[in-house]
Amino acid sequence: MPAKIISGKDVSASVKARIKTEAEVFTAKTGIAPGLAVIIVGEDPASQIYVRNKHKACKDMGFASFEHTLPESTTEAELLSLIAKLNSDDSVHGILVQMPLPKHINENAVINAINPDKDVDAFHPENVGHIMIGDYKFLPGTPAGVMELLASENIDITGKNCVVIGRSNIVGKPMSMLLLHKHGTVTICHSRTKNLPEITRGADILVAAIGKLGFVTADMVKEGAIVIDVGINRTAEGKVRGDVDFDSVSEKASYITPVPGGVGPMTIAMLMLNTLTAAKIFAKTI
Ligand code: L34
Repeated sequence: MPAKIISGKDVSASVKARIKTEAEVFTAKTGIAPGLAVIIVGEDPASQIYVRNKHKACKDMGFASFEHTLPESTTEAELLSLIAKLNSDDSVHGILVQMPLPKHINENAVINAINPDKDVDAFHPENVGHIMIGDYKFLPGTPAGVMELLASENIDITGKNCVVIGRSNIVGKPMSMLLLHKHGTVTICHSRTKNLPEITRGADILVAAIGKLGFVTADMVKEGAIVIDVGINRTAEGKVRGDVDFDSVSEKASYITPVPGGVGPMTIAMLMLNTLTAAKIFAKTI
């Protein structure tokens, strides 16, 4: 039987509806509209699309959205000084610096400069530490979105073999930690992993976050596995496709997420949730 498609488009719409209602209550009570500042450096076309989608989501939520579009030539010092300004701006509750940054800017220096209470990506080491301990206010949007997709189908993670392909700070590492918190047995694979297909074939839940078009093929997937595709790649024809070979894998999996319309929209929904949380931290209501 072909897999059930978990629609990130649908799940994100219901998550956003919930956040919007909660935000309206918050704003009515405090007079504060949650505000998100997004900084984009350079002109990467994919980043421009993601930033535009974030801006649109803010508008839909009734949040204030402050976009800072900086040229590729921006220096690290200039970026740090903008962050310092936003850190002390009371109308800005969340700050997001779109990754990747140009090579001449040190990403860690930038992340470290963001006030952890405004760090809606949860990339700051203080927030990363909170996540590792399991006592956190912010979760990074993409892994949190994946957890929400699994929850939308009432998928119990306890005791399941969870295999995450990819070990980035943005996705692979926090993803593994969240699955572990839900009592999964987690394996992290990466470019140096030996016998990768053997490991992925043992997965009850397989999360692909490699960044390679169609990397996960049907022979790497167990019959009935739950397959989550975090990748966003462009085909030669310019179409957006994931790390999973959807057509063949969807014949074998029990659940699968599409690209586009899967994890991407969830990333944005969870960012909206974090922006509301950041506004609550500012208002001292949490
Ligand atoms: N700081 N940098 C920071 N925070 C993030 O959370 C991100 N990420 C990733 C890249 N850099 C970041 C995003 O926002 C990836 N990402 C992201 C956000 C939105 C979408 C995809 C990735 C998205 O909207 N995807 C849609 C449309 C895809 C398209 O047309 O290109 C989808 O349906 O998948």
